[in-house]
Amino acid sequence: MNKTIETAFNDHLNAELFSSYLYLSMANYFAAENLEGMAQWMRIQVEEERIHALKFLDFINERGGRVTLGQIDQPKLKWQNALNVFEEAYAHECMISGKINDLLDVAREQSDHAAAAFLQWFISEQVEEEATALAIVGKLKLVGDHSMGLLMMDQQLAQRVPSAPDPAAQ
Ligand code: OFO
Repeated sequence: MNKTIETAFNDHLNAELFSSYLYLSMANYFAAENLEGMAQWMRIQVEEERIHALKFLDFINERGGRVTLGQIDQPKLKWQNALNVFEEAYAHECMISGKINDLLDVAREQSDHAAAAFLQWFISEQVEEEATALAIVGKLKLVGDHSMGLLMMDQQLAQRVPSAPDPAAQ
């Protein structure tokens, strides 16, 4: 495997594991605030991020590279309110999108077409991830300080179910 790609993909594997850890911390915050629906939503996100990390891990292995698991930073533990959590989740997704775009630039510079093709799934996924977080931010802004609205949002987010397995990953 191209060493530049191997290093960049290992770094990104760590970023996806951190995403999972960050959302687990957000889930814990919501559980402590008695917002079980939002906690449930975040727990599903934890699993999605773990799957993202495993996609990178599998790709490195399939290409004959070496997976290097590094230290995962401690995530933030407390937020001001639900809006603050989802604003930070949205900002985090935008940051991850930037990293994916940079990875694609590196893959193209290295003429690694397999890596570039692999990253296309993530380019589309990030559009969805950003849109989902941003839509929740928008609704929570409408809710403002109204407890009833917050409880309704909590019920709505409790409806989230895990995404169907990706057929391309079978
Ligand atoms: Fe949230 O998409 Fe991966 O990190």
